[in-house]
This record gives sequence, structure tokens and C-alpha cells, in this order.
Amino acid sequence: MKKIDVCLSPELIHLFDLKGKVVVIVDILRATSCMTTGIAHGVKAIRPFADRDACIKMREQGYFIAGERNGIKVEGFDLGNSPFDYMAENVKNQKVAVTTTNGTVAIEKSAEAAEIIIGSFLNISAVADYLKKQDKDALIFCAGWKGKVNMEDSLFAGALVKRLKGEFVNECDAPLFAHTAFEYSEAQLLDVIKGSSHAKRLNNLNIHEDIEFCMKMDEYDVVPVIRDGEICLSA
Ligand code: 3SL
Repeated sequence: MKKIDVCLSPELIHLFDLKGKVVVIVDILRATSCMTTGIAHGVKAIRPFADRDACIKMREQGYFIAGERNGIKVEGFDLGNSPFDYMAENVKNQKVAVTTTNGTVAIEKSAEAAEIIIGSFLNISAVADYLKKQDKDALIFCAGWKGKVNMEDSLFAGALVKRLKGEFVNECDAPLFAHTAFEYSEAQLLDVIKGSSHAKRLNNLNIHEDIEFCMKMDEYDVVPVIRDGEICLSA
């Protein structure tokens, strides 16, 4: 049977062998929720950068520039890191270069994977179906917050492990841990997430609607995949 594992923080990724695996990048608040939303709303491609200057340079090639540091839109950027920014009519059919505090860092650390896909609650069923159809082992890679484990990414990992039960076996205790935490939280998921440190951080920045939106289940039936360094719609 195929195997599934969960990396709860980018600081732990050196412990995992990514070769031959499908890696699911997760940054519920808010990077991968934004990427899912953008692709679902017709953004042509999203090129992720951990480095801010490398991201800005893409403007010369006609890209929109998006992203945040510590939750705040970078000055001079076209878009911040809100899923609502990616719904704007003027980004449809355009290319976006994005840099974020954690999500784009996790993507860069996944370069050795056979395939990298983007997961969020907004497309969780599409991601689960996609993984079921692959003949590869899977790793759910939680972006966390500055190297630390966070609640929302861990609970997403648990929700995805739950959906894959019977098709994958756990490679270590992290999938079991995440699944168990999700089972305990499922009935009051939004409240649990609202109590998380990043939800509090966003609330302090007056960002409220994004949290509820990012927690919507199956808003979109898309699986964004990384092809030639850009996030685009899977074939
Ligand atoms: O760290 C990230 O990648 C972001 O998603 C963080 S924030 O929600 O935009 O603050």
C-alpha cells in the first residue's frame, strides 16, 4: 500500500526523503489558500519565491507581484496575501510572482519531490482524489510559522489523512497525531482555528474575513500543481 507522512514544520524537512513522492504544500492561513483561489479564479500561473528581491524582479517580465511579510502586504506590491486579492478581475489570465513568510519557503524546500501540489481546505477533496489516483507515496508538508508548528496546517494534515484512510498507511506517528487532533477538533473546527496564534496575529492586523474564507471546505474543485517552477492547474 502507498505510504503517507506529515512534516509538521519546515525545520523538520531534512528528516524526510522527498524523492519519488508527491508533496502537498499546506499553508492554510493564507498562502496555499490564496494559490488555490487564484488558480480557481483563472490566474494563469503563480511563481513562488522565498526571496523578496527575486520576486520583485519578475515585474520586469510582466508578472503581478504579490505577498506579505508578517502578514502585511509588502509596500509597492500589486497584491497582498489575501484570497480576495486573487479574485480580482485584473489578475485573471495573468501571471503572479509571490513571496510569503512561510508558504513559499516550504515550496522551495520541496524541490526534490517527484511532484508538488497545493493543498488547502478550499480544495481538500480534489487533493484527496488526486492523491488516490497517483501511484506514489505522499508527504503533507505543513509550512507552519517561522519554523514552528501551527494549528491550522496540522489540522488540515489530519483532515487529509482521514480522507485517505484505507488507501495509504502511515509512515510514522505524525499522520496519526494530526488525524487524532483533527478528530477532536472537527466538530468545532472554525472556533479551534480562531484560537490559533496566526488567527490572532491576523485579527490584530484587522484581517478577519480571510480566516473564515480559508476554512471553507471544498469551495473549489482544482488541484494546483507546480510545473517548471510555476503553480498552475493540473491537467
Ligand atoms: O507565511 C505565509 O506564507 C503566509 O501565508 C502568512 S500570512 O497569512 O499572509 O500572514
